Amino acid sequence: MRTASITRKTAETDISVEVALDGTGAYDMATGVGFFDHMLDQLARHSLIDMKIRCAGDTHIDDHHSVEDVGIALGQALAQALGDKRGIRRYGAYLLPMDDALVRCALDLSGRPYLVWNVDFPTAKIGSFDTELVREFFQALSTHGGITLHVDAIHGINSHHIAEAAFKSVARALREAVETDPRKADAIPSTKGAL
Ligand SMILES: [Mn+2]
Repeated sequence: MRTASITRKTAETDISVEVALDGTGAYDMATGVGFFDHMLDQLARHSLIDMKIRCAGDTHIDDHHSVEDVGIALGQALAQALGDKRGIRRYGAYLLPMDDALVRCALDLSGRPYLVWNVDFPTAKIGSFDTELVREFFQALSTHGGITLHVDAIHGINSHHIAEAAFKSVARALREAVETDPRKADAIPSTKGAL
C-alpha cells in the first residue's frame, strides 16, 4: 500500500499528516486555518489522494508557520508514500478553469525541488487569510516532496477563485503523476534508473 504517516513538532507547530495515494480523495482537515482547510480539501478531493491533516500552530501570531509547516509535512508524506516511485506516470499537467480564474499546473515527481510560481492575487487577503501564503505552501510542498512544480495563473480577477483554481490544478496534475502506468508498472520512469 502506498501510504505514509508523518508527525512533525517544533516550537511553532505540531502537525500530523496521513496520506494514501491510491485513495478516493477522502479528506479530513483541521489546521486551525479555515480557508487553508478549504484549499486542502480541494487538494485531496481532486488528486484522489486520501489525506488526514492536523495542525496545532501559533496562529495567534499569524497563519504563516501553520501553512508552511503543513506544506513541509505533506511533502514529506508524499515522498515517503511514493517510495522508489516504481511504476508511476511521474509527470502531470492540468489546465483548470474556475469562473474567472484559469490556472495551469505542470509537475514532475523528479526528486528535484523547483518551484516556478506565476500567480498574482488582486487582494492581499481572502477573509483573514494572507494570499502570499499560497506560494509559501507550494514552495514547501515542492522542496520537501521533491517536486518540480510550475504554476501559472493565466487569468483571474477574484482571489478566492485564483487560489482555489491553483490548488485544484495542482491536485489534478498530482493525480496523474502519482498514478501507476499499467504499461510500465514495474519500472522506475527514468533512464537513470532512479528518481
Ligand atoms: Mn471556494
